Amino acid sequence: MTRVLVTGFDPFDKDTYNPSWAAARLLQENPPDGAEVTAVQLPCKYDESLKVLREAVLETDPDLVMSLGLSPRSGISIERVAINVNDCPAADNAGRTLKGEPVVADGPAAYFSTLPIKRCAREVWQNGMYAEISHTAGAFVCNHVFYGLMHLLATEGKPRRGGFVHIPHTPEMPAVAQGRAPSLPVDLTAKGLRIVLSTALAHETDIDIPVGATH
Ligand code: PCA
Repeated sequence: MTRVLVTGFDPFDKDTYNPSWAAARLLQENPPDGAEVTAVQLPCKYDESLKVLREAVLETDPDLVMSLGLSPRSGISIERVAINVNDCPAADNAGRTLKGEPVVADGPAAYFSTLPIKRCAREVWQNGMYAEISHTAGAFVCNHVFYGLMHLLATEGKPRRGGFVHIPHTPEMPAVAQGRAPSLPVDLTAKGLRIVLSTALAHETDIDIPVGATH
């Protein structure tokens, strides 16, 4: 049995719901074949999020970590790169606003996902759902967790792989009613994420197709 850690976040900003946590739990309840998924909720706080993540990695000793977060994306948005910057006008759930601080002092500028991101996106497309490769996870707590995760995996010297996926709002959320965000019901989001996960578990190497944009 392959051990997988999936993280989601608690609600942040003005929301009372975060589908990333709901999706993580759906994956724990109904994991891909051959995988045992542990879902862990991370607080949307710069400091505490990485402490909880580190403890969860130590406790569950996963082969693969997939962290999830909410963002106004059109579908399953598979992140390519985490940057060593916290810089966002939004306050985290501890009330902190950061303006350019590194995630890890003296850490490298960026880390790439170690999941086969293009292969995962193609597999989602082939199942009739929208997926994309994203070249920025922002500079708020999601990027912070993505960078902190990849730094942990790079420095602990174990063969664990990891990555980050942003997911859309659900139709009931206020941002959708206000016309500010696309939406997808969370069971469909979980279906797409299950495809991402099973593809990542089955393949260590990526495929060779161009996915970047001209802008
Ligand atoms: N999304 C935020 C933080 C928590 C979440 O679910 C982000 O994209 O940074």
